[in-house]
Amino acid sequence: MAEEKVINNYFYDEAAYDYHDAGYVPLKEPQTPQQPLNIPGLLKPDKETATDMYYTIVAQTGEVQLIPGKKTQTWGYNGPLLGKTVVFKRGKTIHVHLVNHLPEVTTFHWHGLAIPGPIEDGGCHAPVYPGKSRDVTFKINQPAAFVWLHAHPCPSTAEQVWHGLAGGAIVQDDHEASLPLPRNYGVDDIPIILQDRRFHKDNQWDYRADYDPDGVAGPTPMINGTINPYFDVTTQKVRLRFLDGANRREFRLHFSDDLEFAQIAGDLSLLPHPVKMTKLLITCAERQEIIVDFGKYKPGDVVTLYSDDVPLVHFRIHEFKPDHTTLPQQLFETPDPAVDPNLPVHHVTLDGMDESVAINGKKFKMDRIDYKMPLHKVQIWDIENTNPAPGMIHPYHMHGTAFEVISRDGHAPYPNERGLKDTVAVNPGEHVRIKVWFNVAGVFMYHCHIIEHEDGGMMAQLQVVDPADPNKKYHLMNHMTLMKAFAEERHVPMDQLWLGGMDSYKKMGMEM
Ligand SMILES: [Cu+2]
Repeated sequence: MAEEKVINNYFYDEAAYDYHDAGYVPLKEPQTPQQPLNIPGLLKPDKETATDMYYTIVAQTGEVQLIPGKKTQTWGYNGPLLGKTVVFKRGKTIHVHLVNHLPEVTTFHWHGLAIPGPIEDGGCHAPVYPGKSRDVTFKINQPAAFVWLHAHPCPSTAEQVWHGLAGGAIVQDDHEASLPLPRNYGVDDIPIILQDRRFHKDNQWDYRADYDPDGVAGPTPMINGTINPYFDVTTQKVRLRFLDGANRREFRLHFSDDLEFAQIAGDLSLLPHPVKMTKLLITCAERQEIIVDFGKYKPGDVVTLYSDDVPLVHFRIHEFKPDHTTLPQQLFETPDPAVDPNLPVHHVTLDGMDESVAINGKKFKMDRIDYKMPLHKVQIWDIENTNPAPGMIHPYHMHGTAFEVISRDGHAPYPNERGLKDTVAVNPGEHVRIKVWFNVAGVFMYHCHIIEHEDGGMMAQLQVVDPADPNKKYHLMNHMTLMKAFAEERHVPMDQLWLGGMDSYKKMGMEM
């Protein structure tokens, strides 16, 4: 049965919202003029055949007029800031030529794609050095979803994402295409990448000045790389694909007039049924897709999307044709494979705050495998946030797969997390149980997606073992190799190198 109740709360522990033991940076309404919302262009394939798609992705520096005055120095993919939206068609083989035109080493991580690791996945083991390139090939075999690309060079992922290395990607499949949902990209199907920044002298960002081991945040909302945006609504229904691309911030989304909307998708699939709501919390790296019906408004009206009481996007209503379509009540059948009776529950603890963050009591080590799991086997993982209340909400992410949330402290999951996910927010003190299985082999990271926690060591990695090739060896990098590259590229001796995550290891007296 469809969920008919309208959700009007955010579900999570309110005391943990934006919790920070030292200082939380609240959002502030920008005082700069409104500007049209930037809609990232669709990345043109270099070539497309019936079976294959070819793309080139270039990481580059640039500058953008974000607010009046000096332009801001930024990084982006195929453009000065963020990225163009990449389209992946299910069933096709994708060839990506990854090029690094930045002054320092980076990696290209496909957050949400179930593709082999560690190289195709693009985590920290797949560096692309300045002036160099790397070619990866992978097959798309997963349901329609909004995924993303971001840099992942440990321990400097957070700083590179802060510079702007994040972009959206849409996985398309026949099932989603058969449903009457808005999908006219840029008109009624809009990515909304939620971030925040602090502007320093001459309108520049200064990651080190803003550094906080519990996550860097700024007071100014930045949406698709736009400060104080408006969007011209020309259709009655609009699909918004939210991505929380902030390093640390949760966004508590709602509209003016408590306008009701329907969530149709989470991270990696449509939801089984649309969920009606007036409030939606999104934590770092999550995606939530909603359909907003502007039917009760008339041209000239403005509907505002807020996080708490701070406006994020102003939707300016224009003339539109009446739309009498109704949302399908059946959207997706979430796969529910049987758990392997021989695999005991695997426990993961998200520990500590500030510099002391760890997983299962250990900080991440790039050349250590923390766990092994057989390919295609299904196992329950119990993810525990060991921070006492109020503590922080940790958004727990796994590379290389989709999982299913099955319980929260023994209770049913929230109604809007019943599809496939790759990131799940865990309240302080809470145990979230998820069903995990991998359809591709390799080495994959799992971590908190407060990116400074990840860089600081709240990360581990598993090897998914293919029984057909149980002794396969993976070449794993180590932190020191990457750190030496950063030192060389920044022209500083090792003892003067500063990367955010290094502090967390040093202060805990740990080697990287
Ligand atoms: Cu965390």
